[in-house]
Amino acid sequence: MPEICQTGAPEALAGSVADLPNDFPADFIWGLATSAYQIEGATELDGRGPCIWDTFASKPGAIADGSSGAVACEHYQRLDSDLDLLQACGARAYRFSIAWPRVQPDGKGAWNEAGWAFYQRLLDGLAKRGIQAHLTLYHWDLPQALQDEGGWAARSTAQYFAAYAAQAGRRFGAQVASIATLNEPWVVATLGHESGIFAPGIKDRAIAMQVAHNLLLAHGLALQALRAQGGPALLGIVLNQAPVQPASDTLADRAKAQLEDGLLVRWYMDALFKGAYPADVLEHLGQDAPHTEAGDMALISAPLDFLGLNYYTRNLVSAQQAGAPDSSGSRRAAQYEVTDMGWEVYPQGLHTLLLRLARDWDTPPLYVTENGAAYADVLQQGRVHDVERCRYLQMHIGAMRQAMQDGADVRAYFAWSWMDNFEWAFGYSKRFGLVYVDYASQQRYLKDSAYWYRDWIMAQHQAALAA
Ligand code: GCO
Repeated sequence: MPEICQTGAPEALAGSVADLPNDFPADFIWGLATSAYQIEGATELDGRGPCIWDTFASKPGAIADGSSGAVACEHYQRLDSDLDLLQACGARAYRFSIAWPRVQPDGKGAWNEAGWAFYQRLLDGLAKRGIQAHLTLYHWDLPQALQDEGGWAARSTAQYFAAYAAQAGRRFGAQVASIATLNEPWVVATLGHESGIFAPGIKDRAIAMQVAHNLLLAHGLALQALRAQGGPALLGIVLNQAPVQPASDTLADRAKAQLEDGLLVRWYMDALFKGAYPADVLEHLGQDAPHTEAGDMALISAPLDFLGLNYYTRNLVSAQQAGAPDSSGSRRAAQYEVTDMGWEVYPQGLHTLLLRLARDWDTPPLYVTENGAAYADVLQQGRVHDVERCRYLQMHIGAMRQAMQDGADVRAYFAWSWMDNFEWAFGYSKRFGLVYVDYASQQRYLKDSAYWYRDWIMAQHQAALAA
């Protein structure tokens, strides 16, 4: 039995392992999450086409450590042993993404059977180990060939995405528990096309907002195609969301927070669940508001089976902080301890967020599809004593449970991330994994958080059986 991480949480951060409730619903889904570009590597193997992150990473200065996803965790080559590792981590569910350019190198036209075969092996391996599969269709790796035709700024990309989604549904729809169309459209639109710190590195707000709309349209078209197939998989989308709070009580900070909330939360929630963009944000955007066509909003707001939420920190905004949002979405100040990303540890934000979504929109069941923290882990004699990550996970699980007791319908929790991986513009310099990856040897080591989470999942399972 590994040592349980004790928390010693500061007063402000509610929850510790001692008072983590053991009373989750028996069918609550506990999982681990990754994405294709961040772990697979093998970007040139077996017919995979190039994606926008390959291109972006090759630009000097784009990635902090000059790296790319070319090698990453070599998960593509290590699939079988990695699946054993996933099982050793106690996962009952696994959230992963398909690399679109692996299965359709140009994003349209011919399918790459070797690419599909990799994901079939992954699904077979999960099934054999009794691990539920939760598939994300798009986690940021757009085929470069489509970028060359305008990328997400072009409406045609939404149609190509729907065709790819339909094909994935036909092949895998009966083998997965859920399908999420997109991961974090806000990040793709805003960080990829307004601040330009993520691929494809464009800096133009009007383009960013058109991309935000075209992504939602792509979601709507994909959903329509998948629904028409009538498969058993639950269908949804994954958003990065957070409570957006003013750093002070001044009018300026409050106005700024209201606008940021509009851009990050209400833009996506209103579109998906009310079929309209928020009026105050449209007014603020003026000329930069996206072009939409008749019927778009009806497609976008078609009913979902679940809503996935990625939560890391709150957004604390101040009118004085100008500039583009950073990778968690905030132009931030911090009042509490921060992780290695500089992100505040703020578990009560998850409670606030879950309840607010349930209150302000008619949402389907909620899945926490990502939650976790980067810390500067140290490997010593095969162990990583990541006390802070343990505490982070425990506090957020506690906050989620509290939200459930207070009325939020949450059905799943996926820790981000199963293993250390390519953290986008930060390269390999930030470690989010519950499993440590020694990139030089590609050896994997369970961190203390992985042992804790494994035991936690097992305890939930036993409690459910005993009930
Ligand atoms: C996300 C990203 C992940 C990041 C994680 C930490 O969906 O935000 O999906 O890819 O690695 O969020 O920044």
